[in-house]
Amino acid sequence: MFNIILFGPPGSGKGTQSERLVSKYELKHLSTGDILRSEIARETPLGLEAKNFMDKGQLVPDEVVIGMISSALDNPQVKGFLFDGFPRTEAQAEALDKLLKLKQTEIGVVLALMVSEEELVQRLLNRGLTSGRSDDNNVEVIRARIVEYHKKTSAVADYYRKFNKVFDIPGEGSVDEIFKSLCAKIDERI
Ligand code: B4P
Repeated sequence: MFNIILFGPPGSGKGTQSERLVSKYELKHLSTGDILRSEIARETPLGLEAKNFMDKGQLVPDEVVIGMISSALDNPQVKGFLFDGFPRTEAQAEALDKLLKLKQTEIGVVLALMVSEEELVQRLLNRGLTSGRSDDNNVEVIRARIVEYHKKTSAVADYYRKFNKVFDIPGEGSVDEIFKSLCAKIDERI
């Protein structure tokens, strides 16, 4: 199995690039953002709890997200997983490592998309015009998401840097160019 974490601040293109990567490398896509939005759409108790945090630009509590991922990992047939938007805290990273160890596998590479803050805000506001996402159409909430990223999520890259697994990839430019850089790094490590 070859498992990848696609890492980066909100709006850095994780969702966009994940779609292409899972199709090229035949990986199972695990996006905690997508799973949470589907829980919200179905108005499940988990979704209703998550919505309170997401609407304010805050992270959903670790125990909720870790529980969700641990059931999603029960899929022995796949060639590997692509984690998109997970882990977002050091506690989530430690929990993921433990879960993967139980499956006798590990993270192969962490690809970190680098995008400037102004570009992130512009992209998310643009997406907010059509996405219907309540966390994309308010500049205060977008800024809160970026603050949350610096406060809690950027430490996840430091955690994996200790194991020499992190590679910074320029995340500005065309979607095709960024995809090529991501694939080049995966092909080198796979
Ligand atoms: P997510 O759903 O993970 O999404 P995201 O960070 O908003 O965006 P992403 O980086 O995937 O951007 P995209 O490709 O779509 O998180 C949403 C919320 O869920 C979080 O704030 C949090 O509350 C909660 N959550 C999720 N996971 C959690 C966890 N593990 N723990 C706790 N809470 C969690 O790109 C954005 C836009 O840019 C798109 O419009 C796209 O078209 C555009 N774009 C992409 N690439 C481009 C390029 N190269 N050039 C120009 N535009 C580009």
